[in-house]
Order: sequence, then C-alpha cells, then structure tokens
Amino acid sequence: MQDNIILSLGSNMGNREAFLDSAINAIGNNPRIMIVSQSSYYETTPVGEIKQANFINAAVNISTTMTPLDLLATINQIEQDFHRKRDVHWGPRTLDIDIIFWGTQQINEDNLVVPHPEAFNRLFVLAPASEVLPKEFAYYNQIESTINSLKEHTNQQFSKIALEHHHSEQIQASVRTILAAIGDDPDRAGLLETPLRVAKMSDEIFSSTGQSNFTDYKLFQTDESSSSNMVMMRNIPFYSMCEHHMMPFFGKVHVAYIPNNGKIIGLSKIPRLVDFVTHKLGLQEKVTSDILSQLNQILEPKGVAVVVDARHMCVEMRGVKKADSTTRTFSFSGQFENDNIIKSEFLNSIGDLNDQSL
Ligand code: PH2
Ligand code: MG
Ligand code: MG
Repeated sequence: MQDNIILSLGSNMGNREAFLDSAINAIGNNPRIMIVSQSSYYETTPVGEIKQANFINAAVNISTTMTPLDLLATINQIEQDFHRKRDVHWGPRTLDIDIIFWGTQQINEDNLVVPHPEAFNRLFVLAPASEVLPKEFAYYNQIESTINSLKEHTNQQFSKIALEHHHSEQIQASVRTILAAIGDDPDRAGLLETPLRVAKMSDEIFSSTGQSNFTDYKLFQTDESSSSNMVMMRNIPFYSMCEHHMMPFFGKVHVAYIPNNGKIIGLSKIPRLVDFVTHKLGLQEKVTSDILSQLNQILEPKGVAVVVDARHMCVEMRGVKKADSTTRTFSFSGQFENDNIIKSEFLNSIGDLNDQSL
C-alpha cells in the first residue's frame, strides 16, 4: 500500500464542478483506491499560451495497492468516461487528472514522470496539493515556500471556491428570480426556504448530470452452461425530469439480457443503473437506449431488451392534458433484435401494461 499519492484534477469546459465531483467519486469507488483527503476547489486562470476559460482545480491524496502504471491507466479511463474533449494539447478539457507525487518515489517511465516535472512551477497544482499533504511529507516545506514565491512572482490568479455553496447559491438565486417572475413573493413565509430546498433537491435528482458511463457495478463470472438463459428484471421504478419542460416523468423499467461467456451483473446494480441514467435531464427514449447501451458496454451480452412505461407530467398537466395516457418505449439489441421468438418471450413476460401500477 503506497501512501501520499497526490492527484491533481482540472476542468475548464462544461459543468466544471460536476466533472470534478464525478471524477473524485469514480476514483473513490475503485476498490483498490482509498481517498485519504480531498482539497477545496479553486478557480484558477489558465496557465500557458492558449487563451482559454478559467479552470477549476483540486487535488486528492489517495492510497492504493496499484502500480503507478495501473493507476495511470485507471485515471486515463476515468478521463475517457467523462468524455474528455481536448482539441489542442494544453487546451480546454472537460477533465484532466495528473499524478503529481507518488509518496517521495521517483518514477521515470516513457509516459509517466513523477514527481510531475512541472509541479513546482504551478500554483494551481501546489496550492490544492498542500491542503491534502501532511506536514511531515518530505517535500512539504519546499511546497510551501514555492507557493509563496509563485504567489509573488507570477500573475496566475487563483481563489478558493466554497463549493458546497457555489452550486447551491446559483440555484437559490435563480429560483428566487423565477418565484418573483411568476408574480409570487419570494419573501412570503411559505416560500422563504423554497430556494434552498430546490437547491438541495437538485443535487439529488440531477446527480449524474455530465456523466455518461455507469461505473458503480460488480460483474460475476459463472459457469457458462448454467447461465446462457435470459435474465429479466421487471417493474424497476424510476423518476426523472424531462429536458423539454423540466417536468417529472416516471414509471417502470423492464430489462432483460442474455449473458455471454457466463458474465453476469449483480442484480441490485440494475436499479442503480436505472437511477444513474434517470438522474439527469432527459427523455424517455434516451433513458431506454442509455440503459441498453450501458448494459451492452458493461456485459457484452448476447442481447439486451429494455422497455420503459411512463407517465409524463408535461403531457398530463399542461398542453394536451391527456391525463390517462402512458408512453411505452422499446430498445433491443443482439438476439432480442434478431430473434422474434426470444423477443416475444420477453414481451410476454413483461405482461400487459397495468396503468394503475404506474
Ligand atoms: N492545465 C493545463 C494548462 N493550464 N491552467 C490552469 N489554471 N489549470 C490547469 O489545470 C491547467 C492550466 C494543462 O494540463
Ligand atoms: Mg494537466
Ligand atoms: Mg494530463
């Protein structure tokens, strides 16, 4: 187990805080990595020749049983999972994770040099790093004095942002604006705490915003002969918000897959996947195809089938007001797409849509 491994994280595209939050979650969810401490988030001006947006930077102190190259591969994978975009080297990106220190070890590989060769030139790396390193760490004094001289001698600006408050304050201010704009009084007793409630609720119901890949699962290997039959889970409840009106749509998901080479997923992870896919603004069609493509990616099964039954508040409460309508969407791949007998077997076992049950 190696301690005091310092990772530096940065993002300057899209929802920067959300990318860092999700990346740190993904790092912490890896069974071979433990997050020891996490720095504040800093808003920093870009360093380098390229004119680009401000970054949010942070650092984490982790310990791991992995080798440096395994950890590098893991963080590269996380960068890819968050659809890291970078058009120019050194240019804007959704997520950048670098290994800065590996305890006090020196590493010299083709694609990994640690301590990071630029570390001692970068305030945006050192300031967060010094928050998560113990005072006993061999380079601690050097880091502190470098921070002080960089602060004096470079024009790089950085400021700590109180993250828990940052997100929340923006939502609260916006909700107040909406309350006033619809002609209500944001200061009347019943509404005083509404902006804060909405902000807290948003953290929960939009928790996977900006994340495209589900990583919180475990796979199991079984004897292939005993497990090439359809695995089906019916009536998984979900609640989501439509991206056209920000109104709820909710209902039940029915999922089946046909394992390949005995590879199966823990059953409790399927409802988790449904939560993951639905805790962001979306559409029923997208929920359906996202569940399918995530299962295909995770399991590489012989086929996946997904059916979603839902009620849409944007249909029932407004506009056409079709209060008794429900929507069913389908997505099939592999054997479910190609073999009508298997497809009918799946559809028959879902049973008829019982509107009352939605
Ligand atoms: N990363 C870069 C280039 N410049 N500037 C700031 N402020 N923060 C960064 O993370 C950063 C940068 C290349 O990795
Ligand atoms: Mg970098
Ligand atoms: Mg990098």
